[in-house]
Amino acid sequence: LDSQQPHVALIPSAGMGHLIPFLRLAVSLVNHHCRVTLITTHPTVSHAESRFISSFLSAFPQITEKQFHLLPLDPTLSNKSDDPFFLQWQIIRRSAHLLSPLLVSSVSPLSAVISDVTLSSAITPITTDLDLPNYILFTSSARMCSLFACFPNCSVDQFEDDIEIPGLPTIPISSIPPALLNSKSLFATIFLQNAQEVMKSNGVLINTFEALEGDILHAINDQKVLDGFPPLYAIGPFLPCEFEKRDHGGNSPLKWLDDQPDGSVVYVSFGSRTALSREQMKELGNGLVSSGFKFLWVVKDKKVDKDDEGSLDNLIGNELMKRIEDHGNLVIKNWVDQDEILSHKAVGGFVGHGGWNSMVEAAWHGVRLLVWPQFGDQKMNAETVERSGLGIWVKNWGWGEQTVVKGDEVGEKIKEMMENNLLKSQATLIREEARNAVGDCGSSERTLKGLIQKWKI
Ligand code: BUP
Repeated sequence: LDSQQPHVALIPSAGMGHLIPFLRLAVSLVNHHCRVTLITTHPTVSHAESRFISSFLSAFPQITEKQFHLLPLDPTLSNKSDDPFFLQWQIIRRSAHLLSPLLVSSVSPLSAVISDVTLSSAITPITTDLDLPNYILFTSSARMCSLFACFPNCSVDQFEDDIEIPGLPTIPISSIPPALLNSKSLFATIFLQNAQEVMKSNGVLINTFEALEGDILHAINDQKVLDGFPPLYAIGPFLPCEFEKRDHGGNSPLKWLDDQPDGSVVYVSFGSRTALSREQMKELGNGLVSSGFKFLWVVKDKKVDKDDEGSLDNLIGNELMKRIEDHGNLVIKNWVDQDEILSHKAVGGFVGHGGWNSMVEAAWHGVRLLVWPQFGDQKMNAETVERSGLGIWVKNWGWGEQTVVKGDEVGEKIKEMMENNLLKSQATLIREEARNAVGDCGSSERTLKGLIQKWKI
C-alpha cells in the first residue's frame, strides 16, 4: 500500500439528494488517487438508492463497500414525521454505534471520515472515540450553511423578524424551513444538535463554488458568520458520472429532445422526493401549456418511488394529458437521467424545486432557472440562485403544502424566465465559471487538492 495514499470513508444519508453528492465525491476522490470506503446502509428507502449504489460499486471495483445494517425505527418516533427519508435519518443516527467496527477493520487505517450533515451529531462521538479526523459534507447551499452556523445562537421561538446573519444579508423569516420555526419539532432538535456538534469537526465540505456563492463562503471562512466555525471547503460542482447513466430500453427522452430547436425546451422536475398535490399538478400542467413553450415534465406522485405506481393518465387526467400531447410535449413518470437532459442543446430553461444538487447541475450546464421552492432549504437555495443571476423565483408563492398557484401565473413566470436574455447570458457565464472552478487551477480543484494533502500521512 502507498503510505501517501489517503484512505477516506464516506457515510451518506438517505435520499437521492444526499446519496448522489457522496457518490460523485467518491469518484472525484478516486480520480485524485485516494482510497475510498463507502458505507452503504441496508435497507435503503427507495429503489433509486439501491440501483445507484449497485451500479456505482460495479463501476468502481477498487472502492471498498462496508455494509451498515440498520436497527429498526424507534417506535416512539414513527408518528413524528410522514417523511420516510427523514425517519431513515433517525434510524441511521440510532444505529451509529454499529459503525465503529466498520471504521476500524479497514485494511489501511482511515485518514478521514466524511459523513452527511444530517448525521453529524450521531457520528462525531464515534469518530472522536476512534480518534479519526472527522469531516462533514454539507448537502445544501453555502447560504443554508450560514443559517446552520448561526442556528444555535438564534432563539427559534422568537422568530418573528428577519434572521440576522453576521456579515451577510438577513434571511427573511418566510424563507426559513418551516420545520425549524418550532423549536420542539424533531427536525429543529436534530438540526440544532448537528449545528452544535459540527463545531468539533475538522472541516465542512460543500458542493458549491466561488462564482456561485463566493461572498457567503468568504463570510463563513473569515469567521464573520460565526467565530470558531470549522473551515468550509467549497469543492463543487460535483460532476455527474458515467455510472449514473441508465438504459431506457429505447424510451430515452433524448430522441424527443433531438427533434426540438436549440434552447427551446423547458425541463420541469421537482426532484426525487417532492410530490405536488393533484390540484397543483393540474395547475402546473395548464401553466406549462399556456406558456407556449415546449416542455419535458417529470411527474412524481409519491415521496418514495416504491409507492409511485399509478398511471400518468390517472394522475394528470385524460383531458389535460391530451392537450399536453396535442401540443407535442413530453411527460414522463420514471427516473430520468437529469444530467443528460440538462446537457442537451434543446433545453433552454429549468423549472425546479430548489433541491441543491439540481441547482448546481443547472449551473454546470448553464441552464437558467425558475425556482419554485416546496419545503426545507429550498427558499434559501432559491435566494442564492437569484443572487447569482442564474434564475428567478416568486417569493409569495408560499410553501408547497400551503398554497396552490394558478396555472396562468405559472405560465407567465415560465415565459418571463425563458424570454429573459440577461438570465440566459448570465447562465452561460456561470457555466464557464463552474468549469473554471474544477479546472486545473480552479478554486475548487485547489481546495480539494489542499485538503487531500492534509490527509497524507
Ligand atoms: Br427526480 C430525478 N433523475 O428523475 P436534489 C432526480 N435526479 O437524475 P431532492 C435524476 O437526483 P433534497 C430524476 O439530477 C439530482 O442529482 C438530480 O437532488 C437527480 O433534490 C438528484 O436536486 C436530486 O437535491 O433532494 O431529490 O429533492 O431535497 O434532499 O436535496
